[in-house]
Amino acid sequence: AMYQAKEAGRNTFSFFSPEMQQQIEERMHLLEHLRQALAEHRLEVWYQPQLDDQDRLIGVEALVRWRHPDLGMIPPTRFIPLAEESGLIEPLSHFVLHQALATRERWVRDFPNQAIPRLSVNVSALQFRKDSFVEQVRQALAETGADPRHLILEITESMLVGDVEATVAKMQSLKETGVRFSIDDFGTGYSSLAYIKRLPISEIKIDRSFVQDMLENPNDSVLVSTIIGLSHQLKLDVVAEGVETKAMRDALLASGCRLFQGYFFSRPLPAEDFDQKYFRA
Ligand code: G
Ligand code: MN
Repeated sequence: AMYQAKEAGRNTFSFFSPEMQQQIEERMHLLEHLRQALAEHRLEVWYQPQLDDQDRLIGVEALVRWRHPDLGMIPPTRFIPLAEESGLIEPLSHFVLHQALATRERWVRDFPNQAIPRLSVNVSALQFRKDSFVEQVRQALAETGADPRHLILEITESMLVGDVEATVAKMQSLKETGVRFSIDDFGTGYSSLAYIKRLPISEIKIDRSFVQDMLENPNDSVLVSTIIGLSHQLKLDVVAEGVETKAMRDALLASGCRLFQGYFFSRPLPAEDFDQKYFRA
């Protein structure tokens, strides 16, 4: 296509290369499968625990998983952008939120003698920007009968760029119902401290890249301590994500962190395995 375009002279279009064509076809194929998986409720929501310094279960993060019949596990980093580009993100987000809230409600019913932890759910950038966002969250809460005070929505710094007033208004109106907000992957995006101060958030999650390098790299260690100090100063909770070893947990504890999440404690688990490990034990 390129040679053809060159031969034809300037100001002509060059059409897709076979490689590009193939990539596009693959994406469309994957999108079709995703659409089907969603329609047939084959997307799964897994749960990863968050623990405090006494090893008490204080929270659980819901994580969407897609097990493709041929391709195996497809990471959210691959299919969320696809869903965002195709308009599938709206029903997909609703499914995850609804499912996670329903699971927590089931825990409340099935394990009346246990303290059921709060639930964190990730929000996609596109979903958050939509006018319907607040209504969508309210609807999922209403459908499941869940108490908004146990829900934390995780948003990322990059989602906060743009119309601050609108962002604050959205968050505020959900906050009034009891929903809390957390900043996920903190430190990797657009960090304006002035911004953080204005937003109605209750928690910061230290990005796992800092946690994972803090033992080898003094710069990462300083960043981690700084984020913890900042959070405490602003009276925000701070959760370290990606805690993979005891050494990392100890270093975080020494830096003043009290809330942890990561493979050292547990990988994300399907709901039934989570039940078994944390509520039936
Ligand atoms: O963007 P967010 O922080 O929500 O991403 C969560 C992702 O991180 C999940 O896909 C989860 O499986 C993964 N994860 C959770 N704990 C760990 C960990 O200890 N190490 C690594 N490498 N990934 C983790
Ligand atoms: Mn998250």
